[in-house]
Amino acid sequence: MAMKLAVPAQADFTEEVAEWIEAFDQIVVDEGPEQAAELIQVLRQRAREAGINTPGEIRTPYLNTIPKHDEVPYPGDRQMERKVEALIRWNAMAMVHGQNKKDAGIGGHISTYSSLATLLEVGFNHFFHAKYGDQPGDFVYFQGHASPGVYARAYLEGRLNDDHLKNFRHELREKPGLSSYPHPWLMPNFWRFPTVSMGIGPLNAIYQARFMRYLENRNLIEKTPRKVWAFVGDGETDEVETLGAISMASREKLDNLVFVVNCNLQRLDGPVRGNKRIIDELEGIFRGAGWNVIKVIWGSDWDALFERDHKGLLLKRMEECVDGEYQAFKAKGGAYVRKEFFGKYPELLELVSDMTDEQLARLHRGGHDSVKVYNAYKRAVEHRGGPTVILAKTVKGYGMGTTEARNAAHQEKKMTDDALTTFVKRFDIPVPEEAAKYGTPYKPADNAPEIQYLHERRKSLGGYMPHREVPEMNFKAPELDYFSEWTAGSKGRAVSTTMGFVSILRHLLKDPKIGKLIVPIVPDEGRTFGLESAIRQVGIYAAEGQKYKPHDVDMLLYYREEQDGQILEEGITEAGSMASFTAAGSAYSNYRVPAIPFYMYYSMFGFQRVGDMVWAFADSRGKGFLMAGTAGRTTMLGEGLQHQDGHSHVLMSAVPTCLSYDPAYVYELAVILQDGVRRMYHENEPVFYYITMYNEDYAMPEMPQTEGVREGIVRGIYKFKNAIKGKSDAHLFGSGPILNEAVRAQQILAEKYGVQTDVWSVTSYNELRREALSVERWNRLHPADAEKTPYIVQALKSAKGPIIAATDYMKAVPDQLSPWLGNRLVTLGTDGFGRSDNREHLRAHFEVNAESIVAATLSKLARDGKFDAKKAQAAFKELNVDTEKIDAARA
Ligand SMILES: Cc1ncc(C[n+]2csc(CCOP(=O)(O)OP(=O)(O)O)c2C)c(N)n1
Ligand SMILES: [Mg+2]
Repeated sequence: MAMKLAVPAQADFTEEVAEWIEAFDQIVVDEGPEQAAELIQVLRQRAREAGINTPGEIRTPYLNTIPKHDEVPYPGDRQMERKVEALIRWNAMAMVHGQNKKDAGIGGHISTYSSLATLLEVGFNHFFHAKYGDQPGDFVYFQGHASPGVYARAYLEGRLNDDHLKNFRHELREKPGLSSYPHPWLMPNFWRFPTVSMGIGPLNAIYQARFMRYLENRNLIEKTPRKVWAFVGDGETDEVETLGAISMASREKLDNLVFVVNCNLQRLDGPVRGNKRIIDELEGIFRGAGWNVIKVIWGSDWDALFERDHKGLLLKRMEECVDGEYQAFKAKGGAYVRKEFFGKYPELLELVSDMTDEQLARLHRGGHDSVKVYNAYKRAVEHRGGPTVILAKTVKGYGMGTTEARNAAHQEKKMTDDALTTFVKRFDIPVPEEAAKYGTPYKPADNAPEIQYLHERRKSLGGYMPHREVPEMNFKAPELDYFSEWTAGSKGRAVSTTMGFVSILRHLLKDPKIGKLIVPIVPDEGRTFGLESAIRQVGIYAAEGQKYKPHDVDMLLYYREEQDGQILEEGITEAGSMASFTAAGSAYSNYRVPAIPFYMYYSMFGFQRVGDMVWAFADSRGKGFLMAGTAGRTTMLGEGLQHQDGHSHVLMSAVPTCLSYDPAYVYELAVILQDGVRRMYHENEPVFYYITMYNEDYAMPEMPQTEGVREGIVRGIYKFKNAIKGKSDAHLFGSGPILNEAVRAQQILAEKYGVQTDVWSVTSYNELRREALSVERWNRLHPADAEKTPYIVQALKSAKGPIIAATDYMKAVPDQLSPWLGNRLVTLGTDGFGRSDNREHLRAHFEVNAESIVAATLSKLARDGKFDAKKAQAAFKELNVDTEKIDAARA
């Protein structure tokens, strides 16, 4: 092998060490790198045997991982690519600049893309496949703030036109607009993945890559070489979500995953690690987690300097400098670099004596050198056995003149006339003078060679990106009678809605058509929900199968792991599970597989823990069921303040595409699930479901045969029980297990106080409110038309008297109906911190037990002049409802 190794970066060796190095080099050249690596390995082991500790190779010198002699030549036409990249840079900048000139304060970002351009362009020209045969292609998670560059490329490709660019951040005009950041909700044929909330993109990318393997191992999709590329900001790596799951990626051997960290050394306010080097830190973290790490720090123009530096001084100087200094080198120009960087050692100064200040200022960082980037990407896609991270050093605001590498670069939105001219010159941008002067977008004619080159490159990679589509599914949802076992009631057996759900889930898993599409997800709480039988039935997904004999193998319900197992048992990570839910919930578009995820978790650790991810899931047009177990502030007994959820329905109500339900009985649950599958997969509505499940056991009644019950369950309310005798004086609303308290209250009221009530099951206050609001809006906008009536008002048409609504959630949940129920409505809910105790005490404390409902009903009737006030007061005592105790909301 005729290979030449670079001179050692370090100097001052003793003769003996120099000899060793020479001998080692010989092995590398003669026997090859694998042999050399093995030799090192053997030596390390020998050192251990001799009791010598060598530090693990967690950080390598501040150099490119791929040495010059290992580089392959660039396969593209660099001249053409330079032109294309320059035009994209120009248009991205012009779009943001122009919009801010027109509409001051509308915002947008220039400097993120300016640092990322080459990293993306090498991908677009050579790596990002839009297809693999007839299979979908690679996935790219773009840094959200780089969206102007992605739009600018689509503009050159002819996929977006001048109107689009003119409407960047003007989404509410008559012409098509461009959303600020990647949002599939807003641009469903363009963006696939929302990324702009820092940390969510990288985390979702990891689980996406894993879900791809899951679908492959379960034979739901073909195996392809497709990759998940995640472009991540270096500042973004401070988010726990970014780094929190990286060991999962190596554990699962996700060689379909490539992270590219755009190390421009800056975040919004200033340097990411002013006093250290972010690349060193990230290298250690990723290597430690078992990733293949490729550093792309220095551009090709440094190679010549390295070659002439025989003492290793260059590396020494590089390793002395911290990122704050590297930032200043770019911000302050060539003379400064000569003085402050090279000037530290006379030899280094000498090394660059034949270079001008301008040349020194231009010495490239690796992330702006397409040869270096190409080589890194090539290694990454060829790497087997685990994920790769590319740490690419770049300059924030690259090419933006006086803004380059400044702390204020991130916020820069407009450029001065001078800066525009410099920009054009710097990148040799072929824009006509007019465009250059006014900063307007520019696209050469279709037959311009650079435009043809751009199309040719994309054609060879299967088409344009990003692109999102939703294929026809022809999905048939099961009818309600498919769930007859669960609408029939439990025949007196005490069960919980959670148990009911698990048995419905098992039924679905067995279904010959849709069974394989079900994706159960749990963050280590399967046993709590009684999932053991499902584990036995379909197995837990384990990429490498079960390599051990489980200790409980002799038991019927043993812990079964399989390569084609169906359950995603994520371990204790709600964020990771939510990321799996996101991958599965958007598989109908990304993989053309209408996966139906059921993510079962502790309701308290839902939205309030991963709310931003739920929001991104909705943005992704995600579908599926969030099954919130151990729900309810008083039903989840014993565990106390941090476990008892009484507010997730309030939080979920904020998500526009989330339908939330709080069923009391298994038949309600069956109706909601049936309707959910129909709406999401049969009717293709981009909505998802949030359903609370409880762990209180009681007999599940049969679904009433009364007309309208099914519709009522879905729309949010139906009458569950008529007054025991005659006309009702008041109405009791109940949800979840608190409905049973309402039923008990009905009895006490009738027997003890001669007060008759109807009992209603409210399955969704959120849905009732949404419907009522939309009807109100219509009425407001059409004053000359006949008024329409909200469903809640229709449902209560003939119901007179006060309404006492009791819930295991906050009072804010029923209060949502106040505009339509006025002062008839009295709410009892679980505002305040939870406590450890049993249900009886918890419900008394929060005043949602039957006794509190009775007392509240009598009190309200008394206030309305329909019941004797003294008797109402006395009732509190009779019922053991303490009128002087502290308000649970403040306790
Ligand atoms: C969760 C979250 N917090 C804060 C922000 C606001 N924000 C937008 S960009 C940015 C700095 C990004 O720095 P970096 O990740 O290094 O990306 P760069 O622009 O430097 O490439 C911040 C703080 C955000 N988008 N998401
Ligand atoms: Mg940065």
